[in-house]
Amino acid sequence: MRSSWAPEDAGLGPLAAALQAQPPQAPDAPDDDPDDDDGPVGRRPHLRTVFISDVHLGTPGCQAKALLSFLKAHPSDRLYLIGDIIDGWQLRRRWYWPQSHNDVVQKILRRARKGCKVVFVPGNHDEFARHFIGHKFGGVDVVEDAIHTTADGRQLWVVHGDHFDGVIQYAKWLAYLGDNLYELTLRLNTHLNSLRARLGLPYWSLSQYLKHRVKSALNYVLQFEGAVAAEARKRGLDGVICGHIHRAEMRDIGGTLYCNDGDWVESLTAIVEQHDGRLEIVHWPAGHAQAGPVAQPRAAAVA
Ligand SMILES: [Mn+2]
Repeated sequence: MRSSWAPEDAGLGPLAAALQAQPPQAPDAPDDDPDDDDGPVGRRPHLRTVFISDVHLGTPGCQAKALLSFLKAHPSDRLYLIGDIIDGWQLRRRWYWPQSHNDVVQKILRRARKGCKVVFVPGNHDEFARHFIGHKFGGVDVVEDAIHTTADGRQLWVVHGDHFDGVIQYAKWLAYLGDNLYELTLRLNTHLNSLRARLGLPYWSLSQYLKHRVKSALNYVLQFEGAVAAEARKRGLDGVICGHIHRAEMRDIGGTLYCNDGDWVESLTAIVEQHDGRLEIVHWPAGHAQAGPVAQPRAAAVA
């Protein structure tokens, strides 16, 4: 057991430097936003719980502005961050940290300060945070996994899901796509969509389209979903909420509720819990943070 751990150990020197370089009185943009509603009494009704994952802060693909507008519109009593929030893998390769990414971190910490119970379950891309499991920093609890009890008494396992990669035989598309090709697809997607926006066309995800088109990808997704649900059942739980495969879902698998909150690079999705325990997938429209007509978020309700 090491008595102390420095971010440099995980190759995160630049991240540590950036965090230390923040002056203590650094302007905290989201704090000054009159639209914010994080306090116990807000204009908007608070949700009981919000679940997000796979934000990938530190990568150009991260849709931080969309996430900020989503968080503003969805104040909650509890917030679960289900892994791959900060992409340590990409940051080690190439430093990328724009203001909007900082704003997301500030927004989350502010929420914790205002009394929201924030739980962070690290994933594989932010596995450096697994060194902090069992600790609390800035009001955020870092845990390996969690059990969330819904308002109607269901016990749900909260876990990122990367541990299931090893047990899935048909996980070929991950190796096939690879991190770099995936990045390229996301960049292509950005260009394609700025062109579509100029033509007045709605947002469309290229990489999502590709993934859904590839049969082995679907195979992989089905295997993953089944494996996670089976493990939740084995643990005597009613269901599971995970992330990792960037595909929002909510359905019954053999009597176990399988929920995936999706991601904030492609699908811009989250899972929210109402005060009666009802769970819903929220699809947040891209471009919501930009000026222009504001579309209403689509909410697909599932029992
Ligand atoms: Mn992951």
